[in-house]
Amino acid sequence: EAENEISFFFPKEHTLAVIKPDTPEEHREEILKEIQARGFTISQLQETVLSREMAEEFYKEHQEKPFFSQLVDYMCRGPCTMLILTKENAVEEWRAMMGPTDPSKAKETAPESLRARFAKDILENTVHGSSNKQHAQEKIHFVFGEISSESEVVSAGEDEEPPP
Ligand code: IDP
Repeated sequence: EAENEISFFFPKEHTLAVIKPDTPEEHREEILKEIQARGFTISQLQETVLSREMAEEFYKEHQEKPFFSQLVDYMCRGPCTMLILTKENAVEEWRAMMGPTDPSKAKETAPESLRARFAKDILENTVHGSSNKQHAQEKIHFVFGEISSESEVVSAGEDEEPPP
């Protein structure tokens, strides 16, 4: 089948996407619709209220930043919608859909992006997306535990330690 040949050359990739707390329900629904309209498969969807500890672990790369405690406050303020998105080139495509971190920049350079349309400010910027495949895999393991055993999942899969 032609389609199988194509997916051999462009293997599916997973990314972790998060709709952050305090996103109004109508924005959340629009984001979910748009994700599907862009051809992503929503492989998992889970509403999670992060504990402080979990939020600190989730954003541990930023623990030295001046905004770290505000970021942690924000992330555990209410339920997060945690998603595994699956598509060829998912990591990069979801980052493009989100737009730049700062919505004022997003409005200039990527007015169609989710952050340009929905983010309040550089902190409360509505969505998260893994920045590379390694991070995607780590955060997926962290949030969901080990994802399905399908062999086409993120290429770093084989040597990865199982989740705790
Ligand atoms: P990203 O989410 O676009 O990858 P990162 O630099 O990884 O951006 O930052 C993680 C999150 O930390 C951002 O999404 C945003 O919520 C918050 N953040 C980043 N930079 C700032 C800042 O300068 N002030 C306040 N919050 C920030």
